[in-house]
Order: sequence, then structure tokens, then C-alpha cells
Amino acid sequence: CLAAVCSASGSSYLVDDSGGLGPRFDGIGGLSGGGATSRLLVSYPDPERSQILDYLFSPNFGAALHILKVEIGGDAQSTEGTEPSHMHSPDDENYQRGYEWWLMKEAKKRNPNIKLYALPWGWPGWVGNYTNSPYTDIKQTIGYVMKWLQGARTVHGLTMDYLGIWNEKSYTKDYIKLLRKTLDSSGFQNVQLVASDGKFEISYDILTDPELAAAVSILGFHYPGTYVTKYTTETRKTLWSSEDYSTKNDNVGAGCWARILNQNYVNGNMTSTISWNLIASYYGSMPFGRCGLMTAEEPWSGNYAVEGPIWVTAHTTQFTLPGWKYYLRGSGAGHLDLGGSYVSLTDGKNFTIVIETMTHNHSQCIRPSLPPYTVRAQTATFDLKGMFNSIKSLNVFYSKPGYGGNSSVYFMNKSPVQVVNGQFNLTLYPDEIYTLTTQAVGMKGKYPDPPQTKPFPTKYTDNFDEYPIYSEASYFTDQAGCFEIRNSGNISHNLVMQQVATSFPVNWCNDAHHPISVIGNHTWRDVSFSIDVHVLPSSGAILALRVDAGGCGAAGSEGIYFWLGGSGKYNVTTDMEGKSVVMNGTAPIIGNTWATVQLTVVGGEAKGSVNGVEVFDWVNIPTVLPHHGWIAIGTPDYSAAQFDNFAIHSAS
Ligand code: 147
Repeated sequence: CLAAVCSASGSSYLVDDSGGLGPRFDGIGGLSGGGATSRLLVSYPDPERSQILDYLFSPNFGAALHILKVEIGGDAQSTEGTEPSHMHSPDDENYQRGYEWWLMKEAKKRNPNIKLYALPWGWPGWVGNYTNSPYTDIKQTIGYVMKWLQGARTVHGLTMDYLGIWNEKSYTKDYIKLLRKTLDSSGFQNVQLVASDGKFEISYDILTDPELAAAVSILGFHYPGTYVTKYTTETRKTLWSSEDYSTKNDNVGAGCWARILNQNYVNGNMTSTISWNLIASYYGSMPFGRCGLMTAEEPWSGNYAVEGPIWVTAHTTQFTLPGWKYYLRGSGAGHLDLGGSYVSLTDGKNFTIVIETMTHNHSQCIRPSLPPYTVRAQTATFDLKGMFNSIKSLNVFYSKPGYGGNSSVYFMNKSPVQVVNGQFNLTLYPDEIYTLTTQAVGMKGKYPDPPQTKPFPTKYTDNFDEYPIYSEASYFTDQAGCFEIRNSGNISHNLVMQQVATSFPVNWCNDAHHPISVIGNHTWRDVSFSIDVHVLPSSGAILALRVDAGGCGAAGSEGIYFWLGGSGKYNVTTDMEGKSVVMNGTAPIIGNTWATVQLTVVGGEAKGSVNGVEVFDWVNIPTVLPHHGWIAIGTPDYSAAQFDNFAIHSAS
């Protein structure tokens, strides 16, 4: 249609609560974990770290998130790395590990009403009796989860509002039912179960098993593409998109997020959407780089970036709260005739409507694929009936992400819209987001620009003596196993970094078979570094360079791997799994004593040494091998290898 005709003949949309309101709005959330997505955040300096947390959690400032979902660490690879378990072994229990406790407390400090939701990805091997399933002994697994909930409560004063089953993996009905019973009999009646953080199969089981239906409070689906199945609707359960987004946080990512925040309700009746991930705080060369609401991947520089999805979130979160109600679809929520959607919400006193007109190409998410549709300029008349019929004006916030070189407008406070006889008109163009609200709040929070971006330092040392025990050393991102700061009991080594996972996990994706932690700059080609190691005679240490892949791809990464046994043997391999051996032989015996090991790779030559004595010199690295990658350290089995005095001597 011609623009003149369209604007002259816009459509009218009824916003009416007289026939009752729709479901409870449960809030917008962000997910830390699944996994290690906040790994670098905890190492940020202040004030930047605190500023970032404000952009995420402070009400009326930035994303003002309603829900924080976290991983229950399982010593297993869960996308960007491993997160530590509270029970590395059956007799171990510790609630000072990792950064999720810290993050939850920082979120609660800023917003005491933020809802918490916890979910496991992988599990320590013992939980599944060294099988690949956590359901071989469901009492044992439930005991493990209960310990985590109790630790959260007693050690950190944190109460979970929601608990999941096993991220994107199988569930068993018996596990869910017994978990519900155990929660109820142990003082956790208020923890609501979300099942099952995956596809739609759970709906059929809910329909056919009343006891299961009673045990589960919320059906949580991942990447539903804004729609649910017929069976799912028939359950009449609360429906969530309990993991969604996973899209690069540029303006298309912002468009994706705007579209699904509205349309998960409009199309799928889903009342909460949670972003994987909360914040992209992992090396940008890991899988899914920058797939968070904002980015903080340079703790060494303090640089971070508040991106469009933060302000898209604010369009809903700053003007609503969990517990508000959506208007029913058809009388306050729906599609716009020429493309786009609107949702209306109220708490009975306040009223908010969020409108988006994101176009197909500017709102594609990582998955699922988005069927084509068009959006055109249109005039929309909103017709308020019922409770808010007599309001006189609505405050307005506006965004228009820029594409193809156009500049972006995010979360701009525009002049109020006058409402006459319950009606107001808006001329809507493609790729816009509007919030209209009776609330007199809304703020585009702003701190001074963060420090300039800087690459990882090319000379760097860490003696691990300045950390709290059980924490993780800055910038090391564990990709298999788990490395913690521990006391060596040796006066000349003091605190060290120790591998503490006790076995291969009940895994979530493809874990490498050797504990390994990466650090540095993925673009580095020529590097020399050393580290002191203390290993068992039966075990050893791994030093590697040009490690090209992390996350669920870490197990398949290539590079130059120096495997130094404790009993006087070494290997050089070109793969993480140690299968492609290019050199091997004898080396100084280092078991049960501290030794300094060095690896240097320059151009086509790699050299390794122990205590200054050369062990190998490989002069013809094939050009098919990765030309650059991270530094890695590790150990060939799940033993308690110790590391100290890490030093990058040169890197480029
Ligand atoms: C999800 C995971 O739950 C997250 O931990 C993270 O890995 C995220 C990255 O996009 O992906 O897992 C999915 C894996 C595959 C699909 C969907 C989600 N899939 O193929 O539809």
C-alpha cells in the first residue's frame, strides 16, 4: 500500500480488561552459566565491575532484570568452560567456589526482589556412579542438588525461587517427583520446579501423569521460536521460554530480543523469557562470542560494552514487575496488521504497553530459523477500555536500532502521548520499539565510558598468592576439570592453582579427557611461557600453545601440546586428546617435586624444557596445524596436580 493510504487507514487495537486479564507475567531474565559465561566478569577491576552489575540488575537503570538464572556447576564443560561443583567428590562440600554465589549476591544487593533460578548442566562423575546419566541413583543426585540449595541458603542467605532438572538432557518422571517430595519435606516448599529446559516432550508426560503435573510448576522450553505445541497448550501450565536469544549482541541481536520478548507471549503464551546469556564475559574466540545482553571480555583493561539488548530489555523490565498480568491475547496483546506486535501489562494500578515492529532480517535469532514476513509503516490506534479508559496521557520510551550504517536510537524518553476518550494513535515505522506507560519511571543509566580496549598483556606473571582460597585464578578459563586456588602447604609456594575435579564428569557436551585451562590471546602465534608444576609420578603436566578451540569444541582442539610425565617420559602431540604424537622420549623425573616447565613456540619451531634443561626441539611444525591460539595448562588425568608461578615471557 502507499504510505499515505496506510497512515490514513490504520488499524485499531482493543486493549480491554473487562473480559478479565491474562496470565501472570513472570519476568525477563538472564542466564549466567551453561557455562562459564561470567568467568571473566568476576576478575574485573572496580568501579567497572560494579558499573556492569548496575547495568544488569539495578532497577530503573539498565536491563533491570527480574530473574537471574545460574548454573549449578558440575565440573563439566557447559559451553564456554567448566563451572566448579560444590562436591568434587562424595565427601567434599564447599560453597566458596566459582562466581555464581557472588553474582547472585550482587544481583540481590541491587534488587532484593530479583528471582533466582538454578539448573545443572553436567555433574561430577560420582553423582552418576561414573556412567553418563545422573539417574542411576536418583536419591544420590537429589541429595547433591539439595546440598546446593542448602548451601545457598545457609552459607549465602540465598533462596532459589525456581529449580530445573538437567539442561537440555533427559529427565525421568521418578526423578522429578522425588525431587518435588524432597523439596517439600526439607523446607523448600516454595522452590518451584521448572521442567524440563529443553524441547516439548514434557508436555505429553504432563498431560498423562497427574502426579508429574502436580510436581512441576512451570514448563520451560528452549529457543521455542515464539511458538509452543498443541499438547503444550493443553497442559494449561505456566509456560516459559526458559532459555532463548543466544545471538550476537549487535542491532540484529537487539531486534531478535525485542521480537521474542513480545512474541513469546503473543504467539506462545509464554510468560517469561530468559536470555542465554546474561553477559558475554568469556574470551571472544570461544563459541558464541558476544551472545550476551552486553559484553565484558577484557578484565585486564576494564573495557566493556553496554549493547542494544540491554535497552531492549529495559523497554519491558523498567515498567513492569513479576506478578503483573498480561492482557489476554486479542484484547491487549497481538500482532499489528502490517507487521510487529504489542503486549499490554498491568498490576491493577499501572499500565504498560510494549510495541515492536522488528523486520525479518533485523530480528533473526540464532535459532530456530524465522519464516519470512513483512513489516510496513502503519498507523495504529489503541483503544483503551476498562480500567485505563480515562487516563489522559502515557509516557513514552522509544528505540530504533540502526542498520546498514544508520545510527541507533535506544531508550529515548519522548514526549508523552495524549490519550483522548481512551484512544491514542501512533505512526509506526519498521524496526521500532515503543513503551507507553502510566509509570513515571524509566532511566537510561550511564556511567563514564569504560577504559579503552587493550589486548591481553604480552608479559604477564601470576604466583597465585593474592586470591581467596577456592577461587579461580584471573583469566584462566577451565575447559575440562576444575582448577582452584589451594594452599600447597609448602612455604616457598604458598598458594597454588590445583586441579580438583576427581573424575571425568557426567557430561553435558563433549568434555576433553584431560583437565585443561586456557588463558591469553587467541591471536597469539609465537609465545614463550613457563609454570612450576608439582605432579604425581604416575601423572604429569600438560603445557600447550596455539590451542585453537574452546567450549564444547575444546576436546577437538589442535595446537602444540607438551605432555611431561612425572616419571621421566614426555610426548609432544598436536591434539588435545593426545592421540597425534609427533615426538616422545625421556625427560627429567619430576614426580613429587616442584619443577619449572617451559614451552616456547616461534614460527615453525617448538621447544620444551624442564628446570632449564631442554627436553625437545621440534623444528618442522607442519603448516596445517593452527597458526595461533591460547596458552593452556593441564594434567593428563583427574589428579590433584599443582601449578605455581605462571609466567608469559613473550607473546605476539
Ligand atoms: C544451549 C545451551 O543450553 C546453552 O548452555 C548454550 O550452549 C547455548 C548456546 O547457543 O545453547 O543449547 C542448545 C544446543 C542446541 C540447540 C539449542 C540449544 N539446538 O540445536 O536447537
